[in-house]
Parts: sequence; structure tokens; C-alpha cells
Amino acid sequence: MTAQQNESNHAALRADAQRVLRWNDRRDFTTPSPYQYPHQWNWDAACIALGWSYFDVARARTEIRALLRAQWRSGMAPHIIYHHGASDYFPPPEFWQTQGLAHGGTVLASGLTQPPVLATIVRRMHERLAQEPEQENFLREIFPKILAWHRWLHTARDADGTGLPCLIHPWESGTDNSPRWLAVLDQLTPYDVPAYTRRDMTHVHPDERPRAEDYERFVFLIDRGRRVQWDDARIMHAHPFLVQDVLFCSILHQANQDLLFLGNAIGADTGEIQAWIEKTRAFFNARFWDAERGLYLDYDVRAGAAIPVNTCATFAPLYAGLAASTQVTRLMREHYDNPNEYAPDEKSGYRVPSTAKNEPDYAPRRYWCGPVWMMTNWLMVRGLKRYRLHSHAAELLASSLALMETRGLREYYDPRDGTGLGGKEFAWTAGLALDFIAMDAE
Ligand code: 9WN
Repeated sequence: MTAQQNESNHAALRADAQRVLRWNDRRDFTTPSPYQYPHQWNWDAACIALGWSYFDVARARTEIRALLRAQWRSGMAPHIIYHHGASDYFPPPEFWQTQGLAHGGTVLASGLTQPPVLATIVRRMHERLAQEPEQENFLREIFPKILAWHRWLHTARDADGTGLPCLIHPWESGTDNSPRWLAVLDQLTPYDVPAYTRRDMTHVHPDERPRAEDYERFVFLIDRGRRVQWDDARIMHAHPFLVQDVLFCSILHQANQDLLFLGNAIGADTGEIQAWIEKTRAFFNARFWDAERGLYLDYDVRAGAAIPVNTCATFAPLYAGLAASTQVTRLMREHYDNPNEYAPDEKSGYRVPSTAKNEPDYAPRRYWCGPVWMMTNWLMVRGLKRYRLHSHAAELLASSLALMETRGLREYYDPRDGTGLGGKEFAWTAGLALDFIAMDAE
């Protein structure tokens, strides 16, 4: 492709991404997609803010303020925020029973959190906006809130003194039905599950969504949380699902490095952040690295055992700078470049499938069981660059841009032929598209 063609494709994608963000704009927040997800989601909001920051900085800040307005007194930043009340989305706000909790918040929200990518996004914005008159005040306003969220993750969600936060629901990982969680969910026998009606298949084909048995367990786990009024200590003590996630912990570790940078930029006390960074460096590899298979595996805290499922989470430590060069060599040679797992072959042309192709639960159209997601590709491009794997980074950047340019701004894509799947006019895909374009010029 000529440089001119490349530029004109980017220009069209840029226009489309701006259109999609505007289409999802509800003034004080942005929906992930107009039909499927009509509220604000935590890690989507961060990516969406990054997108807005390329053409409307004030709107980007509005997005972040809306997200943090829902923060709980405990520090927890919820994963779904119902700024405008109920819709046809299940669960509706009242289902969570989060209103009126002493440690809760004042905005209708879920009782779960999501991967804390916000500090990283804010730093990425700050790199371009440091000279902007409002920027320092904005940083001063949000820094203590993000700090409180990270503190909550490292303390209230610490089960074993490692400071590696535990997740209490697959939704907290953002990779809801990833086979790494299905292995744990299969061990659960739901009981006393409240009556509910799924709404997530009205706009998207059932084959592209989680299975009924997984969804029942999602609801069961919500019910377990609300029965103890979302009390952190009681949840850590007895909740049936408690896992440490390679992807989540990597995102948090990178976010701590970025929060440290932002704290220094405003002269804040950053000793606590430094301590979290050191502690994660001390425990991460011992907890997650499987030396025999040469990959990172998530950990089932309740069972006290690694979860032996190979998903794209295994590459997240590159993004966070947590992998040693010998580990990176193995991850790349044995997995990323292995056509049986993540590399393209004659049947499957696109990287990075969310689950290794040779996993028994790999399903190329089903949500987090195989499809390519722009969020994980974005993390991966940044990880590859960090380890100076420049040709790999350039290839993944180009193939991600090509997918969005030719198949539209979809929720996820079939790794075999690139078909766009799930929700349409997808806002975090749009937000990230604008950053992919910027990365292409860096
Ligand atoms: C549950 C909004 C969210 C994303 C998640 C994705 C999906 C929700 C759902 O949609 O989760 O939180 O109803 O399936 O898995 O990553 O943040 O786009």
C-alpha cells in the first residue's frame, strides 16, 4: 500500500471513529454501543476518553469525571454506571442492590469493578496535553481518586499478602466468558439463583454471546455479592469465585507506573505507589509464570492452583514490563508465533485470537473464546514496542487498522476471516482506533 493510500484509509477511519463516538454520546457519558450496552462501562470509558481527547479534550474530561463520580467511598470504581437509570439492559440497576451502602457510592452502579486502565489512558492524554491550561487542575482533581481505587485493589482485594488483587466475578476481568474462567465456573453449582431474563441476545446472535450455563453462574455470583451487601471482607472470606488475573494485574501494574508519573508531574506523594510497584515485581512471576509451558497462567485462589488455559492474557506482562527477556523469547517463539496457537495459518488470518486456537474451548465467533478484540490488540502492540519487537508491533498495528478500516468499528472480529461480530458502532473500538492511528505515526 502506498503512503498516500494509507493516509486516506486513516482519514476515513478517523472520520468514522469520530462519528461513532458522537453517535454514542449521551452528553455526560458515552455508551459502548447504542443498543447492546446503553450505560457507561469502566474500561470502555477510559478508551473512549482517549478517543475523545484527539478531537474534543473537554469531552474527554467529562467522560472521566462521569466515571469517577460513581466511585464508592471504599475506593472501588464500579464497572457499570447507570447515569440515566434503567434500560432494556440486564442486570438493571436495582438488581445489584448497591444503593444506600455505607461503603458504596451515590450514583446507580454495579457492585463490581473492571481493569484499571484509566491511569494509563490519562498519562497517554497528558503526553499531548501537558501544556494545556486546564490540564494540571484536571490532574489534581482526578489523581487522588485513581490513587484511592488502586489502594482499594491492593488492600481490600488482597487475599494472600501479595497485593495481587482478586477478582470476584468474570465480568471484573472484562473478558467475561474467557475459557480461563469457564474452567473455574464449571466447578460451581449455582443455588438459589434469582429469577432473571437475559437481554444480551436481542441485538447479537446467541452464538456470539456467553452460553446459558455461564450466564447462570454470572447471576449466581452477583447474588452472592449482594447477599453480603458487597462487604469486601466477607467476600474475600467466603465468595465462591476468587481468582488472580494475569491481564488485570498487568494492567494495574502499568497503571501504577503511569500514576507514579502523573503524581510526580503534580508534586504529589507517591511513596505508596512505588511500594505497590515493587511488591508486584516481587510476586508476579512466582504467582503466574508456568516454566514448563513457557506462558503465564491465571490463578484460582479458592483452589490454590493455576488455571491451565492458554489465552491472550498470557502476553499482557509484556505490556506492563513484567516479563524477563528469556520469558519474552519463549512467549513469542512457542506461542505468539506458533500457528497452532496465535499466529495466522491457512484457516485463520488475523491476530490476536483471544484464546489459543488449540484450546478445547476455542470458538472463533463466541465473544472472549476466540474473537480478536481491539483492546487486547492495543495492549499487545504497546507490549511488543516496549520489548523492541518492532516488526511484530508494526504487523499487529497494521492488521488491527486494516480490520477496523475494512470491517467497521465492531465489538470483536472473527480471527479466521476478519468478519465483524457482536455490537456495531462500538465506541471503545472507535476510541482505540484514533489511538492506533496516532501510534502508526509515532
Ligand atoms: C458485562 C461493555 C462491556 C465490556 C466487557 C465485555 C462486555 C458486559 C456484558 O461488554 O461485558 O460487563 O454484558 O457482556 O465483556 O469487556 O466492558 O462493552
